[in-house]
Amino acid sequence: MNAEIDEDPMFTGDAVGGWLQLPSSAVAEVMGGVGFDSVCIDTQHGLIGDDAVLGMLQALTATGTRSLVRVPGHGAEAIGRALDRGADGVIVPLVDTAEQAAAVAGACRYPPQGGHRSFGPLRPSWLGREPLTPGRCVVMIETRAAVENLESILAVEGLDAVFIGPSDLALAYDMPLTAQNADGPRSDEYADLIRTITGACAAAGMPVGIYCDSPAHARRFRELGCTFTMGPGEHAILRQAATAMLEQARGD
Ligand code: 3PY
Ligand code: MG
Repeated sequence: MNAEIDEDPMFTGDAVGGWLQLPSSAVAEVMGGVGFDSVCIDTQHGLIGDDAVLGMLQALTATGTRSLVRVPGHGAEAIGRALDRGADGVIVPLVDTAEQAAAVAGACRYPPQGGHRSFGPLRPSWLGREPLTPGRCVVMIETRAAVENLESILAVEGLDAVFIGPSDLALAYDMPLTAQNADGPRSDEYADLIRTITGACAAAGMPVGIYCDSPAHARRFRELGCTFTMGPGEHAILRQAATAMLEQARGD
């Protein structure tokens, strides 16, 4: 964990974050107004192209909500573009090794801080932020290799948090996706796996979050040691609310 950032409220204290997968600054503004501790713009699995990201970040800023961008991969280019557009940090998927973690942490900070980010913090400059502020770096643990290499990943300088991808993790361990549910098949085994990760993070003093498909998942994963939760995506919330509204309107 970065020495200068001990307790980022995005990642600690049972923080709850929102998750955006639709390309809309209006929806970002609606979600930003809800009061989440942060909101993530997901450009890995979300339907959000590069051009939509700026407006969505501006909408989140308008609501005073801090922002993360899940980048599509490990490339320094995407990480730099997200941070130059004013994201507070990035979530990087599928980080398997300490070497990969060091590379993405380096992409979030400038050379005097041990990184290799190229200078050009355009939007942060007119927002009046200190220009050399490092972007928060969150690495996703969601493969067997990542779990096996977790101790060395956690020792990497410049990481701010770990984020568990619960579905990829289930698939990697040949478990059903429903193992995430407290009453799902192999849920005890799945819980042990999550505890292995959260226990190692606690020992290293590293905040650990997880994506949640539902409030029930958020409560379960918090009990299993997660210090923050994010999700579900806004489209799932919209669909669920619209379905309930339709049923109620029809009197089903
Ligand atoms: C996963 O469950 O694998 C994720 O990456 C959630 O977004
Ligand atoms: Mg994943």
